[in-house]
Amino acid sequence: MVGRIANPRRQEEEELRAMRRLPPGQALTHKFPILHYGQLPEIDLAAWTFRVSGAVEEERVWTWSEFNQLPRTRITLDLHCVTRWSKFDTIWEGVAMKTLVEQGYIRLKPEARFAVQHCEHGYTTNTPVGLLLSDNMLMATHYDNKPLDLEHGYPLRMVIGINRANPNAQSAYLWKGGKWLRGVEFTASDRPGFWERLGYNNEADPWREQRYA
Ligand SMILES: Nc1nc2c(c(=O)[nH]1)N[C@H]1C(S)=C(S)[C@@H](COP(=O)(O)O)O[C@H]1N2
Ligand SMILES: [Mo]
Repeated sequence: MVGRIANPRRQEEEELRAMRRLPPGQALTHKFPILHYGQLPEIDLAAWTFRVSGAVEEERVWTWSEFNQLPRTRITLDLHCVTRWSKFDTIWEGVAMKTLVEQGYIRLKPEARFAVQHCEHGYTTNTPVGLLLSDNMLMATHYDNKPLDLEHGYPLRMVIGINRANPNAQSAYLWKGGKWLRGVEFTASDRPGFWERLGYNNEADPWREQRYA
């Protein structure tokens, strides 16, 4: 066609839409935007700990070197940000909460139905336990085969997206993946986190466009 300007990004976007991988109102990006509230934290790995608390039989606290000896998982996720960008086939490596529960590192109490992520500077976000223990969430130390950049949550972040091994499972927009993660607290009742209290949707399902409350 004379005069038609090819736009490879738009074409790829249409292909992803046809494959039902692009949720409504989202646009494909190949960049990795950086979004968070407040300043970057200063990280001291010698003083760093990761705590699992709340509705568990025994609280756990791991140092950075102990955390790195936990069993590891590698997954590929499609990420969907509430600010309307989506990034596909992102590769993450780290520790799955699912593995820690299955292998007995953490024993949940029966009342544990929700989980709050606790991050540096007091950022929190909440999900149901079922989602946290799914293949759509990972406590990641590595992105794209490299340690995380500080801007994306070094040394540890929760990442949440859609794993194509199970594309119909529940997932949520990326704000429910806390950067600079320092702990997970299991709770009996749901406790809205930082953005959830400021008017973001508590469920945050990208397929239902649950952006704001
Ligand atoms: N600790 C912390 N984690 C956070 C945030 C934040 O403000 N603080 N913002 C969230 C939001 S709104 C988004 S969209 C993603 C962005 O992750 P990225 O900067 O790696 O793209 O981080 C989430 N995790
Ligand atoms: Mo966001």
